Amino acid sequence: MGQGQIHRSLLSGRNVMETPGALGIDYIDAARLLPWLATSGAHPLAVISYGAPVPDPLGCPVLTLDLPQLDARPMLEVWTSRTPVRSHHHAGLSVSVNGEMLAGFLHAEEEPGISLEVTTAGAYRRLLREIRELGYPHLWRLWNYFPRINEERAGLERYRQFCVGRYDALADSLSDFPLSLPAATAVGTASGPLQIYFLAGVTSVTHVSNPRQVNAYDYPASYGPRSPSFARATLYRRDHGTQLFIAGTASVVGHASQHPGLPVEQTRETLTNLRALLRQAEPLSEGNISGSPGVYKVYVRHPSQLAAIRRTLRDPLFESSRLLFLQGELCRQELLVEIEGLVTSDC
Ligand code: 3EB
Repeated sequence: MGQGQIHRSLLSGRNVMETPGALGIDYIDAARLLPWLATSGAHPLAVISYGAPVPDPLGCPVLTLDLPQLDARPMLEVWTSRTPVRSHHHAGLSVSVNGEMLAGFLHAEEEPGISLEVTTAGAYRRLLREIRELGYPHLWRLWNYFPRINEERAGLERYRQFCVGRYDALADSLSDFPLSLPAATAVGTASGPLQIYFLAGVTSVTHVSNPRQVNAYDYPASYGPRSPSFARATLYRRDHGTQLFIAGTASVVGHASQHPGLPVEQTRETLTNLRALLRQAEPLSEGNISGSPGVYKVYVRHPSQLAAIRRTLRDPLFESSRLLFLQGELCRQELLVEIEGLVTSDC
């Protein structure tokens, strides 16, 4: 199928604005996915597996990340829309749209002899072209996954190579760069291609800084030749509420990593960073962000530290929230834990 055909069929789905939409993220017991989908009334944008088996066929993109789940029963992550969804797949890129937002999933194999920097820049250029052509030009949220994130290659850590490619593509073609950069995550998988997941929208969003942290796009050059391109959080305000997309948040104050080697202290520092971010977002939100339910993903570098990290996270901040624990490598060697989230408030 040619790309032109894909675009026309997705564009024709843009008449579905009857009810206010929001991204739903649910964690569903793998064995219960089909009955859940049949009864929830939600339209799936995608299903993400961390190793749990996925029933077939689902009629929406199914993605797999090699980030082993560390707790509880095997769960599937389901992204849903309240309004009908159209999905298409073409040459490593799956896209689901509902007239309001676009969920995209891009897989780029790393070819021998081609640097991660070049692979990343190519993937980002394609992503940006695609969202513009489909009429969802505003980037809302980005997730980046690739293996061996801390490995040094040709004198530069792979995370830093990734940052160069991402920066080059975004700085070239994102208007109002770097202020328009959305919240993001970059985590190392145990295996697999470069996987970039993204949300984009018809309307613009508001990006939020963390008063305890330097904006990542202003990090000094000691962290790499090009700064990491992301915002600490992104707010999507709807008619009847707000969604806050919280970027990967770690034990970083100013621009410096805190508490090397100490998982409990890093977890506490991360909680303090999350509280500061929520306070910053509160006056910009419709409804009450701090008291609203969230879904949080906790990336843990060493499974042996899970119990201590988990204990430290028994905190009122997560009172009405769901936490999923995954094993992943974080983009600075000394970081042991990182937390991202999505908080949805209705008013
Ligand atoms: C930090 O604060 C921790 O490069 O996209 C967190 C979230 C981090 C996203 C990214 C990096 C990224 O710098 C690392």
